[in-house]
Formats: sequence, C-alpha cells, structure tokens
Amino acid sequence: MTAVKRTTAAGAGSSSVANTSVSGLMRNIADTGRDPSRGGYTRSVFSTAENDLRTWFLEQAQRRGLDTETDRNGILWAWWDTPSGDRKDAVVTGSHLDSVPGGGAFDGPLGVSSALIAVDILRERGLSPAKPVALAVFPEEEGSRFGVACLGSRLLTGAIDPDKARNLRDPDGTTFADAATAAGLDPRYMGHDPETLNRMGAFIELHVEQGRGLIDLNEPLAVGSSILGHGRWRLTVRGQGNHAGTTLMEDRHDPMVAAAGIIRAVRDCALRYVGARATVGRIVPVPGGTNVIASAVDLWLDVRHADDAVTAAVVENIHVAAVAAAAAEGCTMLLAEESLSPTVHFDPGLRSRLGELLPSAPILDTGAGHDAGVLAGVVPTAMLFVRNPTGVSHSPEEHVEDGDAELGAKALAEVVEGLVGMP
Ligand code: HGY
Ligand code: MN
Ligand code: MN
Repeated sequence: MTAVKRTTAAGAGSSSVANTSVSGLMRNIADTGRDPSRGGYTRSVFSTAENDLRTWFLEQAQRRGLDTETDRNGILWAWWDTPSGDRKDAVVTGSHLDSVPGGGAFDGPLGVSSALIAVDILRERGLSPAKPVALAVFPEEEGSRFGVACLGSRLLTGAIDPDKARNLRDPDGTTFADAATAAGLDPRYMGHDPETLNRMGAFIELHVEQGRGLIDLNEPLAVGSSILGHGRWRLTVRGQGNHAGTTLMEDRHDPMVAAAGIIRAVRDCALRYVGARATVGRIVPVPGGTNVIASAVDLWLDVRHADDAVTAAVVENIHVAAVAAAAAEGCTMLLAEESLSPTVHFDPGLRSRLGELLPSAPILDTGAGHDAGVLAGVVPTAMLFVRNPTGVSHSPEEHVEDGDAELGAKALAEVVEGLVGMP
C-alpha cells in the first residue's frame, strides 16, 4: 500500500485515552457538521466537517497507540500490530464518517466510535492479539457529494475505474480528484490496491440499524445476513425553457410537469413488485428560477430489491413510463445508470462464527448499502446492527440509546477477540 500519510503512534498502549465509552466519543463530535437549515448533519466527503472528523479519528487512534496512515484512496487505517509487525490476515473493523445531507448522528460514526472502544475493551482485558487488528474509515460511503456510493471501498477493491472516479463531479463542478488533492491525497495513485486487501483477513462493520427489525424483536443487537441489491440512475428530461408569464399553458413543453408524472410512475412501478423500493430523493430543474419554465430537469432514482432481476425489471418499467410521461409534455427523457450493486450475502462461515460469539443476537438482512457490501466480494465480511429506537435513518430522527451503543461496542470486542485467536 503506498501510504500517503503516516502518523507516528503515541506509543503502544498509551494510557492517555479519552472517552472510554461510545456515547462519550459520539458526544465529542456531536457539534461537527450540524446542518442548521436541514437539521441533522451534513458531512460530505472532504468537506471541512468530514475532514474534522477524519482528524478526530486519527487523534483518537493515536491516543490508543495505534499506528495510523491514510492510503492512496483516502481510507484511514489505524493498526494494532502484533509483536512481529506483520500486517497480514488482520481483523479489520470500521465504517464511514461522511453523511447524507441532513443525516443522523449515528450512520457511520457509530461504527467508527465502537471500533475505538472495542480496542479499549480488549486492551483492558490484556489481550495481545495473535493477528493484527486494524480500524478503517472509508471515504464517500454515502455517495452524497460525488454520486457513487462506497467510492473509497470501490476504489480499494477495483470495483470502479479510477479515471471514472477521479472525474466524478459534485454539484459545484469540483472533481473528486480536486477534492481529494485538497484533502492531501494524490489522485494519480487512486485505484485497486491488492497489497492493502491482502492485509485483510476479515472485515466486520458495526452499524446503526436503519429500520425496525430490532425494535420489533425487542433485541439490542443483530448479526447481518445480507444487503439488498441497489442501484442509482439519473433521468434527464428536456423540454422548452421559457418565460412563466408570457408562455400560454397550451404552448408549453414543461419538463417539471413531466417530472411530476415520472415521480408518481416510480412509486407505481415499485408497488407492482413485492419488496421493491424505488425513490426519487433529488430533483434539480435547470435553470431553477421561480419565474422561469425549466428547460431541463434532472432526477436521481434509487431502486432496490433482494432479487437483482426484479431491480432490473422495476427500472425497465420506470424507463418506459418516464419516456411516455415526457412525450406527453412534448419533452424527451434520457436514463443513465450511475451505480449498481448486486444483493450481497455475507460470508456464511464468518456469520456463523459471529452467531457462536453472540448467541442471543438475531440474524437480520438490510436494505441499506455499506462498505461491507463492497468488501464482501474480496474479504470474508460480516456486519453487526445496533438497535435504533426510531427505526428512522438518513434523517435527524435516527437514534441509538447509550446503553445499546455500549452493548454494541462490547459485542464488537467479543467478535474481534474471537477472530484474532482464529487459526
Ligand atoms: O444508501 C445507502 O443504503 C447507504 O446508507 N449508503
Ligand atoms: Mn452507513
Ligand atoms: Mn447511510
């Protein structure tokens, strides 16, 4: 791994550890990236807020005597090495620090904080791991700034062409390469990193549950079984821009009216397939003036289903309906795929090992994507979910009770300890 930045450890096992609880660490960052207009948090990748969180993580890791580095894809690593210093077959745990716009406090940071506390717990037990333990923080998991989810883990695993990644643009037109450069990376070296992957023996991601499964089961923790297949598509509707006051209704080709029909069709097409989910969460009219009939409208579509063929069928249904809705307004419509991830089933061996280590934890699937879903294709991967009493996520209402958060970190420590001793 061509480490971009290496930061010296504060001294193995240094005792100056602050915040020996997940809720304490979460309080540390509670004011970073608050979004006063949307509520919740907006911590887009390589923004000031997310860079502050990246710095916070590195500091917390160094206080624990972990050896930290930032790799060429912008992934943060914190190593608890064995005496030999060999970095292979490591048990890796972590998550992400970026958020959706107006997101909750726990999506991502809960997994990162729990990983730090799991190290504290194992240190207090006097564990000296037979295999290295590493903490990892992946950039742009949400894909909220550059449009492709899990961008850091896709680069690491070679799941995205580095040129495509470098040229992704945020809504202001900044490329991922330029944003990464401003964050201290050299985008020329981004891409598939087999050397780093070969260090990983297993990856465990702890995450707030983004649903009601644990509420309904009245359980604090679950072991993940699978991640629903999901994709993102951009629909561009083109019409005739014009003046809102001088253009008669019968003379209009208004892409916003077409878009309204498309958004209803998205809901109707998803309802035809049990378990399908389809969402338009973002719509951008061009030019976007109150007294202007838009000339074009971009909509972004998110479709998910456990069966990848159904996801494809829902998208095809939507495509046909969208072309018709546009034509009805004298507009045209183009659909472009931006990312697509198949349904992922986590490593059965690892999952059953977690079941042995956490016998009371139920097994749950998830409709939310994660870096664990991308890594599952190359490294034995598992997930732990922590109860969210609101069942709501990607919203300021997302929540985890302190007691459940500490239980999650303890469970993660059990899992890591159970795995580092694994042959
Ligand atoms: O979109 C997702 O499912 C994840 O939260 N990135
Ligand atoms: Mn997440
Ligand atoms: Mn998320």
